[in-house]
Amino acid sequence: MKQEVLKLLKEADGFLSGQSICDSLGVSRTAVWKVVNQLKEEGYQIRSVRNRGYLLDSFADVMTEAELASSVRSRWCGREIHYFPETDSTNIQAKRLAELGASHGCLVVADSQTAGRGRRGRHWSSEPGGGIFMSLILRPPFSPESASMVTLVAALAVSEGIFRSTGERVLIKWPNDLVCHRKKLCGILTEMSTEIDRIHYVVVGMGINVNTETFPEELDKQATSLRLLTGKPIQRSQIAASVLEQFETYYETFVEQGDLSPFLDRYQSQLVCMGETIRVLLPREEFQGVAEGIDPTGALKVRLRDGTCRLVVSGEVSIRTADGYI
Ligand code: BTX
Repeated sequence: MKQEVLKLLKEADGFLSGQSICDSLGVSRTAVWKVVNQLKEEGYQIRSVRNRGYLLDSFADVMTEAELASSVRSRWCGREIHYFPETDSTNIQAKRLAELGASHGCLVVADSQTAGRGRRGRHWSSEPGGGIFMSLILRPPFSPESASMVTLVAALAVSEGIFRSTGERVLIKWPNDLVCHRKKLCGILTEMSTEIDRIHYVVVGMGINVNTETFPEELDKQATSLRLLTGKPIQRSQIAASVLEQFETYYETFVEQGDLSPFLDRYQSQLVCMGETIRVLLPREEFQGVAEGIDPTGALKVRLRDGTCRLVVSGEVSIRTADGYI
């Protein structure tokens, strides 16, 4: 009911009378009044004027289940939402729900994480009110070898979702980060559970810095947020909805095609080190070469000094520019 009232208030052109809400939803005026009060407590600014009704102030950066559900326009991606004001990690919660049978497209979102995780056990800073911390549960038809490509599909979706809702162009740092002005704006962590040679489920975790204004000291030089980039506050629910919508479209194309070939040009035009000399750090080896884009499986193509091309598969890889940037 909260979600429906919110949707009506968002769609209204000006004031919306209490009676018209009652008529649309078939509920009493007292019920509407109670829901409006709950929404106010969650942070929405709603004006109530006698004889005119309710007016929702257009800007409220609230991240709740009702807010997201009233913003998401996708068909299956994020239609079922599990929201936590605070949790350890949305990836951990998503895996727990997936084990219990949660369906394809189910979304776990939190306002803050106490144990936000990056790759290889690294920490993801997840302060309340600043970022989007969300994990999608997928039950893909493809085999485990294809799962790493989902990270690249998600990176494209985050980048396009941000562009569509803010006009800001961000770049992709292969394989799992988004950056702007050489500072990290988003990280993606894909994890999977397999049964023999088939995927049981995949969890795609996305951490996007939206309204964060100050980062912990150790991240200050390497992290940025949409607020810092645009100079204005941004509604996290709009960004999340836009990313989910984009992900749904790209994921369907990817599954139909079976690889990333439909995305190569798009990906390469956003690849942060495209055409530049990079250092590739593998667990037991390090080498330099020029980044030449990705192949249809999502491997990074690196041209070595002797003219040969080496394919780098994601996994335990870090990329640095020749001058050492991230
Ligand atoms: P990563 O291992 O590529 O990057 C982690 C590194 O990024 C950290 O070691 C730190 O240097 C830096 N870092 C930490 N927090 C931030 C931040 N907020 N902004 C910019 N840089 C930061 C990237 O791993 C994958 C991160 C995925 C995070 C999402 S949030 C929702 C989901 N739940 C969860 O626990 N993880 C994912």
